[in-house]
Amino acid sequence: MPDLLQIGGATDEMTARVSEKFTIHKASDHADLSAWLADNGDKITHVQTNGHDGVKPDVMAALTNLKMISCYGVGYDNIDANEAVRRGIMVTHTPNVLNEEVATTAVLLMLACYRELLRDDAWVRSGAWEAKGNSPLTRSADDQTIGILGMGRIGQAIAAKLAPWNPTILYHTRSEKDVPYQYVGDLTEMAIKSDVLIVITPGGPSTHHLVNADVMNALGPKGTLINVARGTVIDETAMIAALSEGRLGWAGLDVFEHEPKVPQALRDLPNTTLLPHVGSATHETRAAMGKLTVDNLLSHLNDGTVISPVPECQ
Ligand code: NAP
Ligand code: 8YV
Repeated sequence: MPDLLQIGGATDEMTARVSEKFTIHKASDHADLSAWLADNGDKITHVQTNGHDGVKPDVMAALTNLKMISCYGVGYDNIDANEAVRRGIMVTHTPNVLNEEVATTAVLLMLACYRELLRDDAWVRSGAWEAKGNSPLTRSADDQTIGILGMGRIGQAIAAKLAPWNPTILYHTRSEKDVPYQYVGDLTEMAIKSDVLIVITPGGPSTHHLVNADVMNALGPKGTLINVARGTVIDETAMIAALSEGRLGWAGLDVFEHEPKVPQALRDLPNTTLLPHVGSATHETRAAMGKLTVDNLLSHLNDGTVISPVPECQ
């Protein structure tokens, strides 16, 4: 059977299906992965990884006969797809099957910020309700102007899922899309006009720190910043300063610049709602992602075709 390197976790179902056709080698079984790769790297033809771990450049270089990388996630900023193309390696990912779940996470974070969900939960649990009376009033999430940075598969799902709150939706991308929302060619201008800025672009160099201090100042003290994309898209140090100094109102974050490390200063801020990168993390959606990840591997093994190649490999 061909040899597959499994980087990061996989569900039992994924592993069961993959093990019928491949000999699985788990990267986590090797304390000194470089040494193991030096002896075994040439026999690996397939890699299964995820958006967090990707494939590090030294690992990719050591896999001299690699033919395919299947990513358990849609974001592949930790895989050098251009290098893969140069070497004739196919890269696949899991678009579409997670759109609705990640959109739900974005809406969840926005509503948690507006209605102070965590503060009021603590109000009940701590006994403050009995001791001090009602908690302070919150803000209504209805009728807001919401700027979406990134209007691809998930951005469009977020826009659709927000409809019951009757928003005015603006969006910013590099190229205008055929969607029923207002395009704004300048991100800072969109932030000035928005009550909420939702970030849902890919990560990587082209979006690094796109949301900088100027954008956050433009969003302003009554503004809410939501990030379900990648931590690298926001200048995290500038965001902590803006939230601490009251130049930015609230932040709801699923992703962080150096996750799983989250700066203590950010953890201490009361005007934030923080999630541990769980945008797609439900049983149902992870099952669908896992199925597509394995379907891509088995299809490639069977006849060299794949279902969902990354754009660079199409
Ligand atoms: P997609 O369909 O490729 O959409 C990406 C959007 O971002 C496009 O509208 C694109 O438009 C825009 N964009 C790209 N580069 C940009 C730039 N430099 N400036 C402004 N806009 C830019 O991707 P998707 O399926 O919606 O997924 C988006 C990302 O969400 C993934 O890559 C991943 O990082 C993240 N994600 C996170 C989670 C989570 O658990 N939190 C789960 C799934 C996905 P233009 O090309 O016209 O600019
Ligand atoms: C996953 C994601 O958490 O799909 C993505 O881009 O960020 C998430 O769905 C990640 O890929 C790990 O599987």
